[in-house]
Amino acid sequence: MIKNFFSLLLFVPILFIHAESVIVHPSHIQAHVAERVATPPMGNFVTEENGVYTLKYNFTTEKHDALFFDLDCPLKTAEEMALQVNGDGKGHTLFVVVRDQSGESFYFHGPAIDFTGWKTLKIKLNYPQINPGEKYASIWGGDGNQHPDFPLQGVTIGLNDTPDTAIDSGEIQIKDVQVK
Ligand SMILES: [Ca+2]
Ligand SMILES: [Ca+2]
Repeated sequence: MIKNFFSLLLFVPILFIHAESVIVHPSHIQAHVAERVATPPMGNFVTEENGVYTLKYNFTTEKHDALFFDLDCPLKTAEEMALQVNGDGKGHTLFVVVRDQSGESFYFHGPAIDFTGWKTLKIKLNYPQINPGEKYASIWGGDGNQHPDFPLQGVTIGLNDTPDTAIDSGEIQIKDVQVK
């Protein structure tokens, strides 16, 4: 009896995690082309198959280019994102945007994809401490209170060309996105 009791305790959290696991299809796929938001130009795609997101990017200008997509999924908390990335070793940089209840967006830099093969990456979602009257370029839209109001609408994941002057194309894959 005692043995069974402890087994149950061990398994409950694991079952709980599995119950929360869902496949979210990418939506609202957008690009930055020469610093402007644009519909993804030729050669840019985001697809999902069996929970694996494939980003095929084509950065064509000497200014800032990016490719990004939304995952609409209500989240009660967001302090860290963990995800597995199949890198192409080209050194472009991941980013995450958290969208709160009102649609207010909070931008976070991620690591450079300077490796090839699958790797688990973690991005800390440290919301800046805002003093009254201060505005942060990394926060925009929504209710404008500069506070992440939960539950979130979802997150945006993207790839920034690094450096901005880069003209390059490639492909990365992302899976097992976890927000906690
Ligand atoms: Ca560029
Ligand atoms: Ca807010």
